[in-house]
Parts: sequence; C-alpha cells; structure tokens
Amino acid sequence: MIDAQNDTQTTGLSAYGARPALSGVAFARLVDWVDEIAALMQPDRVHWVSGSPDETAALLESMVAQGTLIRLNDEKRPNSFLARSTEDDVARLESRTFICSEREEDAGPTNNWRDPSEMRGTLAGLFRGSMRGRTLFVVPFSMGRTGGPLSHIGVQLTDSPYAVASMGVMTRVGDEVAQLIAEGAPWVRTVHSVGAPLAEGEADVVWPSNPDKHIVHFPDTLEVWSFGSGYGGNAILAKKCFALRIASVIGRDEGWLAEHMLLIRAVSPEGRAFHIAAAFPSACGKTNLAMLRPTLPGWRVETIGDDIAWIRPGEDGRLWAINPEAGFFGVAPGTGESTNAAAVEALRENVIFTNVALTPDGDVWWEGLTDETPERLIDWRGDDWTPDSGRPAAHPNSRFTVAASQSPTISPDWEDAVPLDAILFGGRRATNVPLVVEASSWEHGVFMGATISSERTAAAEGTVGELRRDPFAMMPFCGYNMADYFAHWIRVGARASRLPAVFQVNWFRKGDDGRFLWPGFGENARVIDWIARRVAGEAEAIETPVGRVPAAGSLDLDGLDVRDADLEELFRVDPASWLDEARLTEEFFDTFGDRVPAELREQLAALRERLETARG
Ligand code: GTP
Ligand code: SPV
Ligand code: MN
Repeated sequence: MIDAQNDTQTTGLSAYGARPALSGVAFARLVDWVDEIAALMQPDRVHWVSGSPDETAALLESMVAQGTLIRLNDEKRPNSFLARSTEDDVARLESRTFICSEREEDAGPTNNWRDPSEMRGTLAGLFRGSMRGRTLFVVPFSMGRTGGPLSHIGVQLTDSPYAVASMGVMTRVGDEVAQLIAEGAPWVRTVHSVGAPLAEGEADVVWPSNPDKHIVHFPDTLEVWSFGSGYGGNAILAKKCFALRIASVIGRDEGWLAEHMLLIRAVSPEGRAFHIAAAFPSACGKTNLAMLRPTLPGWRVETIGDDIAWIRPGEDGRLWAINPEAGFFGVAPGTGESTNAAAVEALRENVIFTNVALTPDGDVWWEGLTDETPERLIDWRGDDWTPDSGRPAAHPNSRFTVAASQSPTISPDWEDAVPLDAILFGGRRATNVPLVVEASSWEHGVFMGATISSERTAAAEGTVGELRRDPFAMMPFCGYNMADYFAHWIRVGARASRLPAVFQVNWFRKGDDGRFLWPGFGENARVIDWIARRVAGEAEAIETPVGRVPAAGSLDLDGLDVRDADLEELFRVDPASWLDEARLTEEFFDTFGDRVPAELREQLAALRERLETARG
C-alpha cells in the first residue's frame, strides 16, 4: 500500500533527474560542459531529463503547484494545461535575435549581427548567476527520429520547466539521446535562461522572464544562447534556433536545406500520392494546409509536418524531406471546426495551451474556435472578459503544443523521408499575387521563393498587416547571408536530376471591399488538385508574365460558389503594379550587393521584359 505522503515523494519532481549512468570520453565532455554552465549560472539543482512519462507527469504537476500551469477540466480536456505569459513575452522577438558570425557579411543585411567576442562578454554578464534559486534542466534532444539517418541531436540547458515540457512534445528527448552522445554522435549546444534568479526565500512568479532579451546564435561554433524570454521559438531552442538558424548553416556546408515548410502527402481519388512541401511565413497557413480536409471528393491529405522540413538530394536524384519535429506549436486563433477540424480533434487531450482564454467550466476558448462567442471568459491575461470587452479574449499569437501523433490526419509513416513532387511558396498578399502560379524552371522557382513578400502577422513583434519581404518564409530564420542562401538553393537544384515543380500560391487576395476572394481552407484542395495534375502532366496551363496559371476550365471549381468576377480578379496580373514590384525586388537584391546569384538577376531581367511586352 502506498500512503499519500509516500505517493507525493515518489511522484514529486525531485524523485527524478539523476544523471544517466553513462561513461566514456564523449559523455564526459557533456558532463564537463554542464558543470561549466552550472558554475556560471549557479542553479540550486541540476536535473537530467530522462523523458519518462512519470517524470513528465511530475514536471507538469510541479508547474501546476507553482502556478505556471492551470490544469484544465479533466473531463472536457484530459491531461491538458493553460499557461499565461507576460505582456512583453508573447511572440518571437526578431529585433532581439542575433547572428554572431565572425564576419558581418556572413550574417548579411537581413540579420542582426554582433561581434561574437563582444556578444560573449555581454552574455557572460547576463548569464552569471541567472539560475540562482532555480533548477538547471539538461535536455538531450533529437530532431528527426532518434538515431535516424537524417536526424541531428543537441542538448538544451534551461531553467524553464515550461521549455522542458514543450521540448518533450516538440522533439524526442531523454536517455536514448544521451546514449547516442555517449556513443560519440556529434551534438549541438544550446543554453537558455529566463533570466530571473531568485534570492534566498524569494517567491517565484507565474511567468519568470527578463525585460532584457537576447536570442543569440554562433553559426561558426554551432551554438545557441537565449536569455530573458520563456516563449515559443525564443525558448524551445530545438525549433527555430537549432532546426532552422543553426541547421541552415550545417545544410549550407553539407549540401542540404533546412526550411520553414509544412510537409504533406496528398492522395488523389485514383490513389496516387504526391508529396508537397510549402513555405509560408509565420501564421500564414502552414498548420492549416498540413491538416487539410479536402472538399474535393476522393482527395485525402496526410500530415507529415507543419512548420519545418529538412530537405536533401537522394541517390536517386530526387529531393527527400523529413519533418524533424515531433509536435505542433500551432496558432490557436482561427483554428475551428469549419477551418481546421483535424487540429480541433488533435487538441482533445494532452495539450499545453499558451495565452488562450479560459471558460467558466475550466476549458479553453479562442477567437474562431466556435461560431458562437461565450458570454463570459477569463481572457489570456487572467482578467474577466465578455463579448463587449472590446479586446480579443485569446492573444492573437496564442498557441497549442501537441504531439504530432495526435493529429487524426497524421501519416502512418510521418517520421520517414518522402520524395518531393512539388514545392510551394506563399504569403499573405491582398493584391497582385494570383491564387496559383507555376514556375517555368528551378531558377524561376528559386526567384519566386527569393521574392516573396507577405503582410506581417502577430507571430513576431511589428505592425500587423504591413507588407514586408520574407524570402522563402525564412527571413527571420536564416542563419547566414540570405544571398548565399539563394545561391545554395540554386546549387542544390543543380545537383538533383529529378526536381520538384515549384509554385507560388496566395489564399489571401482581397477584393476592393476588403473581403477574401478565395474561400480558402478545405477549398485549397482545388489548388492542390491542379498542382498534382500539373506534376502528373495532366492539367493545362497558360503563360502569364509571372508564370503559368490554370488554363480555362483546368482548375476544378465544381460545386464552388465563387463569382466569375472574383475568379478573374484572383488571377489578374497587372503589368504596371508588377513592374513596381520588380523595382522593389531590385532594391531588395541591391541590399546584398554583388552576392545575389547571377541566375536571380537574370530572372528579374527576364520578368521585366515579359511585363514590358505585356504592358505594350
Ligand atoms: P507558424 O506556426 O507561425 O509558422 O504559422 P502557420 O503558417 O502554421 O500558421 P497557421 O496555419 O496556424 O495559420 C494561421 C492563420 O492563418 C489562422 O488564423 C488561420 O485561420 C489563417 N488561415 C490559414 N489558412 C487560411 C486560408 O486558406 N484562408 C484564410 N483566409 N486564412 C487562412
Ligand atoms: C513561427 O513564428 O513561425 C512559429 C512560432 O512557428 S515560434 O516557434 O515561436 O517561432
Ligand atoms: Mn513557424
């Protein structure tokens, strides 16, 4: 028999965290590094994360006891939690994100560069004693299946139990990875502190953080140091910091691509499978397309990934892709039965929600979850809320953290690599950009990716709606000079013999009256259907100055209620405004000086010629 007190002792977090019983030179290097960091940051305790379910449960329970997590109604939302961050810690902070390469030109004009030795000095000051009164967690993680051929491993040191719990969902963590390190596998060092040391006897706050935030990358030594923020991509270092910024550098050197892309397998009514990767900027529809419920009869979409893809040329000359993540950190607002039923189903249990609203019966709500707005809520700040409050109940960048395996649309082999048939680039564009355009060559496709712009969303700081360049949806995530990255894309293409077709899509074009011209969501399947039939050589296209669009009748619009005038507008290419875009593209390219690959300058010149001809 286990009495209550005994029970608490064996399930309390302190019952876990022992260093794994591993030995050897390689493991000793990890232990030495942990000791060195602990000496600098002075935590009260060091906890090695084993990744066991009991440990995870104890970790979550400790956060409930501390107040960082609110346990939701166990009948409505089993084993699920709500976290509320502070006002200044709700999204990625691009202005506080740094790339510290030895040479400034290797970071390029789109990144914040700082001299690495100066930055190391700054960080040493910030991190000294930063974990006092807290626990330092050691989180060995694998991106991609543990031990998988395309996988990479790392270790995150962090004083945030919220980051540990998030890492446990978003990556594969624990003993198996530590074992690989002990066997000599290469690994990347990442360090994170919320920057809120506690004095002796000082009570903790619900969401510790520091106003002075630094998210720092050292691409030459493959390190990440993040200070002051507990939120999302600033704190879950395996995600944007490692799997995109650092991995893009590794990929540049090894001949592969680390991309901000969803991955799906679309299966046609005849049972043919098409593997598609799509790069859309933050909060521009990746999770939605990844879990698409097609409205076209017979089509089915299997989810492989919703945010990151690692792409490598295979021996067969094709490009193969994996989703390195194990979970989804998805945007909550706008996710509902009518827009993304699969996501709603995935969120039934075992979810960590952040900054959504709480219902009186202990469940969650956000704008767009249901058609009807609840009469009373507690908003994301913890204040009473009614529909008359005049502010959103959930933060616009509120999110859910859930295991990929919980999605009803998850592919049975989602952890394996798939050969790409098509790559899509997109963004939010109220004007100019057609619903779908096919590139005429790999170089043209790279040009499309390089010239994407999109209206800003709440996923990072900045003015929502403002148009900005976001090449390849990688503007905030490329760990080196973006012009070199363009050249790398051209190089990878030159080495493959059976390249995927490239398309630009835009679900967000608006009419003069401000309404979306395209119904979007499940209806995007019609565009996927056209793309798949183009790949199979079965759909007709016509040339426009900006690329190939569906020939009359080739986009399946059966049963769709869209006005003819709207359809025309969805595909209208106005040479004058595109010539303006071309001028802005030239200005953008010029910011990189002579590093922009000649192929892209040639694409720009050719585009201008076609537009001049069309303008007459
Ligand atoms: P990150 O996780 O930030 O990288 O973003 P994401 O690209 O995965 O964004 P997500 O799919 O979560 O989309 C965010 C918002 O876009 C939601 O509010 C959706 O409602 C909206 N959205 C997605 N697809 C469509 C669409 O086809 N049409 C319209 N109008 N809105 C869409
Ligand atoms: C994004 O902003 O693109 C995200 C969320 O996917 S975060 O992980 O916070 O970067
Ligand atoms: Mn993202």
